[in-house]
Amino acid sequence: MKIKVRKNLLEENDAIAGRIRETLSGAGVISINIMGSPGSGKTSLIEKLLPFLTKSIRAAVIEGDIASSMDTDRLREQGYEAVQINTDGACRLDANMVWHGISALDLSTIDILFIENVGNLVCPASCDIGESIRLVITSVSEGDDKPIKYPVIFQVADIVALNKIDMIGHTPFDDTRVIRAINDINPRAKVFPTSCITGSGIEELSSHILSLSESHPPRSAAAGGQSTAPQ
Ligand SMILES: Nc1nc2c(ncn2[C@@H]2O[C@H](COP(=O)(O)OP(=O)(O)O)[C@@H](O)[C@H]2O)c(=O)[nH]1
Ligand SMILES: [Mg+2]
Repeated sequence: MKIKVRKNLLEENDAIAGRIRETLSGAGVISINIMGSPGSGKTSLIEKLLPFLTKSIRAAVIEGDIASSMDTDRLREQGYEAVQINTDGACRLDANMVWHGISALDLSTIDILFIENVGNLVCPASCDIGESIRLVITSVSEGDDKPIKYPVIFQVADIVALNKIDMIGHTPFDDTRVIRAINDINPRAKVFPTSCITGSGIEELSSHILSLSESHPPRSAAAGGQSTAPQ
């Protein structure tokens, strides 16, 4: 019985995710689901990418957090359009929450929508929120074993940002080992070493996102756009 309820909830989620995908694609908006641990640099990376991207396209951000509006306030102070979603304890955004966030935006004024997911390397991996691109951040301060310990989130990634590379040398961290592990888990994912402090790698990542925004087809269920029960 319990299993059936969960299956129905996942089907309902995926139906809303499909509606999000259709709505965004109809409005010509590409969306990027940003996933990673708390403190890995999700908001910082969005902040660093926005000045590059907004030279040529228009952007908005949906911020998902368990509580608080700190990240949204941070982005609004810099003049960016941002909508806050509080999950009230849930460890990931779901499609219904994102649908509400999208309803608060004027899609005719947006080309790219960043969706910062709740900081977590497990739950967000298994929930389709109707995104076009999945970007996973792992950072030097988390240690070099995260792809091996949390492979599922790396399996679903289109892009991986290896952030805080300015910290290499200050803490034991083998970047070759991390990149090899990500390539083994998901050869399709493109890996970008980045630093939000020095700005290293940000322009390269921003150019890649721009090229995807021109060519990326909507993600289909067959390409991994289908929710599964959290593992
Ligand atoms: N050294 C270093 N610190 C960073 C970098 N990116 C983010 N941080 C710091 O990491 C902390 C968490 O960043 P934040 O963007 O809020 O992470 P989030 O919780 O994933 O959104 C902040 O103190 C940032 O200044 C980076 O590339 N290098
Ligand atoms: Mg954040």
